[in-house]
Amino acid sequence: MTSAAYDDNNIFAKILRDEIPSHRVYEDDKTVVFMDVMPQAPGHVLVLPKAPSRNIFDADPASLSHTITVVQKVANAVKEAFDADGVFIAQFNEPAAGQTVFHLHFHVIPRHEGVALKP
Ligand code: DGP
Repeated sequence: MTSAAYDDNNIFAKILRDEIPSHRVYEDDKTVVFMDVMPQAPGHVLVLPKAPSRNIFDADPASLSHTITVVQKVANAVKEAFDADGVFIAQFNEPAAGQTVFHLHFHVIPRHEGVALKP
């Protein structure tokens, strides 16, 4: 089954255009990082490429490559900032896999031993 086309009215596209506020913690020419509005743990952030892609299936490889380097930097930063024991990284593609916002994004979530994620 093929994926739907990118829809630039998705909520993250609106955040990228500053039509909806977000708490941005990092930005460069190709990526934006902001706090998740429904955090599963303190320090839960989302890393997005600015380039429009619905998910992994239609992502430009160069943009994806840069985005994953930012994911790595952000993982190190939240581990340090939240004194975490580890960092959970997740990325969902299409509704069957749990994707609800259709602009490619990576969840970066600090984790502490013995502390469960919020549902
Ligand atoms: P998913 O597509 O399943 O990877 O989840 C999307 C995530 O985006 C979810 O953790 C909640 C978050 N989210 C949804 N709407 C907004 C919003 O308007 N602002 C922010 N900061 N996060 C949002």
